[in-house]
Amino acid sequence: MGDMLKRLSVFVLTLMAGAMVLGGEVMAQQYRSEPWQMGFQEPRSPSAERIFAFHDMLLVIEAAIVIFVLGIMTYIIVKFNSKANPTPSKTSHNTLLEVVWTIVPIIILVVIAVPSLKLLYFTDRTYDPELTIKVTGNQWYWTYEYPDNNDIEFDSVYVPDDELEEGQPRMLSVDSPLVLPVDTNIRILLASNDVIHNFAMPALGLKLDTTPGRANETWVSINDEGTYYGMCSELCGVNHGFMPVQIEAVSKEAFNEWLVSAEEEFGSNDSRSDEVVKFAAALGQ
Ligand SMILES: [Cu+2]
Repeated sequence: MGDMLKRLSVFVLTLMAGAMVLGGEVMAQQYRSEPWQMGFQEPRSPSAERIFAFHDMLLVIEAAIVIFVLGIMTYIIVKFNSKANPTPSKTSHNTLLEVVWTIVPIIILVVIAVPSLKLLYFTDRTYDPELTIKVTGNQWYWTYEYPDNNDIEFDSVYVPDDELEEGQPRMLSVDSPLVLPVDTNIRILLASNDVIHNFAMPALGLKLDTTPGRANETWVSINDEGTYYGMCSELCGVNHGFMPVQIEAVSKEAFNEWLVSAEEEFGSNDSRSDEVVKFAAALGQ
């Protein structure tokens, strides 16, 4: 009897493990914020890595300043209150002290400014883009274009609650996600058809306004394959909360395969443009 129970439990465990492996294969890795999450998501792009590291450095500096100021204040309150120190000193100037409390904050600001500017320039643009995409904000959905790839153009609209499929997070999923290759320098051009929107993807360190009448530029190189979730982050009207950003990051090979079908579905004609051939060649395809 015991033997049979043991065999049964091994069988059930094997089934469960099998289901987990299968589930893992079917469901792509999802990168998004979790309920009650504290802090950032794991960085998944060179920009995000640097932004989050800079944030951590600032946090240390800020904490040190807060502790220092709090310490001095506590010391003064205890040592120099009217009971402990009934006859206060009449000192009004101290040259050394005044020089120190001017110079030290300047040094702290310079220590912050140098890496801050370096980071700004790093995240600003890539000088060697392998792929260009254009993102246009609309009330209330996104339009994605691949100008180098047969002018692929499609709209990306959120999936309402009653149409969600299994595994699709609510209010974050779209019908046609932005498909991008990993480990590729991607130039992103941003524009808007109506009001100011904001194209934001936390795990990739992306957050830039799409402004009417103006083209903004940024870039990304995605480290890991998977599904990334973000959202419009500029209050843009009544359905602002219903224009999520979903990026499918796939291997370069899978991306090239997707390009072929996307050109047929969304392209301006059905043949591969010169730019696609060039891009594919650059990728060694
Ligand atoms: Cu918006």
